[in-house]
Amino acid sequence: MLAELEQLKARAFSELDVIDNLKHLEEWRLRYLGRKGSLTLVLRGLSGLPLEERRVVGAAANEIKAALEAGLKQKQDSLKEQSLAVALQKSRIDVTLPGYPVNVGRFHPTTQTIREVCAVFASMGFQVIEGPEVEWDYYNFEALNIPRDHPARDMWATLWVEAPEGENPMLLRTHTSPMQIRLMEKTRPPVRAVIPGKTYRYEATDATHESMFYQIEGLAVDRGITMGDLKGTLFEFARRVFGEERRARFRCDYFPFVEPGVEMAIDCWVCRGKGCRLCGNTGWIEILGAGMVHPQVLRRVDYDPDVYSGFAFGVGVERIPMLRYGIEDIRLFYGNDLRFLKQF
Ligand code: YSA
Repeated sequence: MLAELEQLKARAFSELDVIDNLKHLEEWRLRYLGRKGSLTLVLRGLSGLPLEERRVVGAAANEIKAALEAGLKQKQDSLKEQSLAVALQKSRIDVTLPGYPVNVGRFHPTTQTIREVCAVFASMGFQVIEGPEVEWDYYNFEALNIPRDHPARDMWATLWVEAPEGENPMLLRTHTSPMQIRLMEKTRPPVRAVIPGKTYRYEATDATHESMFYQIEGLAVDRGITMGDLKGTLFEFARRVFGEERRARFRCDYFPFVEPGVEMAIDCWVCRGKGCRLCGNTGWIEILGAGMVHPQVLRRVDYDPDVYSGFAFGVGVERIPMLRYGIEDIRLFYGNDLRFLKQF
């Protein structure tokens, strides 16, 4: 009997040695120490033995039981340790590795320009307001002295919005000038405001023309405002935005809602005034239209033109960064190409 117990012990330990997972360890426990395990059966059978033999075999069996239980505990601990080590190895973090770069967003160059230009005018006492992009024919044309059959409508190739029969025609505003009327309808002089926003034109695109582009409208109305105020304000704007070294030029132009009307141009960014393909060999790039608000427009909003006068202007926003950074094609602004946009 004692020899059998020794064999059982040897077998149990040699099996335990090669066990490498908790599932097999549990099977091993049941095989030897479980309720129907080999050692348990030996212990149960002791009662049939003579007293002397029972004492010897019993003591030996209990000793083996204690040894197997200690072996079991040791194996359990070492298997748990191993699986913890594997888990730690898998989830190991190398804190010395460089982190992933964070993508930092930025404002679109058009937005940057609008903010900068508005800040320049704000410092000269102009407030900043906004208005609708889908506009009535009345504000975009009629109230600006451009009646329905006036040939000047051709200057603003228009995208019309389908309106029900008999309704007032609507359109995508072709310039920000309708906001002059909306503002003056609501306010009494003195008025000083800049109005940035999107404008739309039904025209083919080229290096300096888009069908959707931004303008910033400016309007100042008060007693005694003259052409000198217009020129002084716009020269100051040009100086602050483009720098002292750039040249600005005023020339007569025609807009039905001003009298007199002017355009302002800056020396071409490619040829610096010498003449090239981009500026049509003129050496200048037009950036804005302006003029003294027409008395007819003032009357329309109940301002007495014998008391009040004012100037207004509309500047193309994209042309400002084009002039400053030498960008040769306006279509780059809205091509959604990060290689271009990330430069600003
Ligand atoms: C004139 C007199 C005022 O009292 C007030 C405003 C104006 C400007 C007028 N409303 C207007 O829209 N004139 S404009 O057709 O010559 O455009 C003004 C500026 O917008 C241009 O000088 C140019 O810089 C820009 N622009 C015009 N068409 C464009 C454009 N920019 C990009 N793409 C286009 N298709």
